[in-house]
Amino acid sequence: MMELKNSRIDKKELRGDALEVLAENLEFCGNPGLSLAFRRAASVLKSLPDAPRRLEETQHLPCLGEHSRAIIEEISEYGSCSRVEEILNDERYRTMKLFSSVFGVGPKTAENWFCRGLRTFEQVLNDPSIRLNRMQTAGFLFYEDISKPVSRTEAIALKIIVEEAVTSVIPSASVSITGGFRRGKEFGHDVDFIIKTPEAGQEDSILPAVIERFKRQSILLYSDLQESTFDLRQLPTHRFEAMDHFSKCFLIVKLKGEQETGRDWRAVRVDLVAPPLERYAYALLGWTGSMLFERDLRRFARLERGKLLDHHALYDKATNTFLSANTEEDIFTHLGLEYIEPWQRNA
Ligand code: DCT
Ligand code: MG
Repeated sequence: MMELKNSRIDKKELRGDALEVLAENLEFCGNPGLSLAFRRAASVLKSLPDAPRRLEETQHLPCLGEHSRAIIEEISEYGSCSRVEEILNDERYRTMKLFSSVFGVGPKTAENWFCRGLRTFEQVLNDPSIRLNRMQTAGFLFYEDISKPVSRTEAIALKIIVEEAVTSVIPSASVSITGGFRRGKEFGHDVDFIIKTPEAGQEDSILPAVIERFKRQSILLYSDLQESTFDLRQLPTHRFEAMDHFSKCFLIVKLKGEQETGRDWRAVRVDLVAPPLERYAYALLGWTGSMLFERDLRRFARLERGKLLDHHALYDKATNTFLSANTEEDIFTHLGLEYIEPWQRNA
């Protein structure tokens, strides 16, 4: 029996996947605090070059709390963790995971559908009392394509398309990849771009112009444009804000190219952000992620340096001033840190 169980030891589980299941389940249950603890622990395990094989090998690692260690111990001893197996088989977890995998469906909507007794996409789509919003409609329509990871090659092809659109409107503007691809990841769930415009005000007009162009090129499948609500007078904020106030848009675009399905295009999720020039470095840092890295950097700034950092600015509480930055390097210097390369920000 023991041997049988041991033979099931899955390297992935000791790499943090089991902890991610726990984190996800806690998010679905409305416990973001404990969820974050498991996410951190999972991220530490994932950042190791080799998965630890025994509990002792994790002794020196940071961010592994009592809960996480107990899970790792159980997996290294028995090959699996009963709590994790339980969650993976739990109807609520499975349904929440399925529903929230749709673009535009958050945990609240997923829970609402689950509580109505719905368990499959078919049931959701055939329920006359459910009205999908525009985002969810697009989410179901392009579900298969946008659930498929985007490769680096596809991201580079998209960069050319975005660049062409941006520079056709403002020749001196530039486009950079941010998000996971900037951190060196080979695959992502979307492609994130940041646009640098040289003159004040251009950041507000560039995105509508790009959207128009994509429409004319018949490659726009969905767009949600969010105008800037940025106002320096409302900073700094102590809250960790999920979203920044810059002008941005969430798109689904057609990327041409032979597909396994035989089609000659696929749908891809693309995010564009256009901050004012003097906010560019902060926006770039914020959009490069990872989410956990951003959180930790802000925490460090606040607790160790008495400074408030967010997507928009860095505020020094000692002098009551905003610190200006032209580059990411400037921001790290303000924080008394050596430059951290994007590929080192994956944890
Ligand atoms: N971001 C943020 N707050 C959010 C969402 C995102 O600060 N609520 C930042 C951190 C990462 C960056 O924006 C891009 O977001 P994602 O595309 O969700 O993350 P990613 O790291 O690019 O992951 P993926 O490779 O799956 O796209
Ligand atoms: Mg991304």
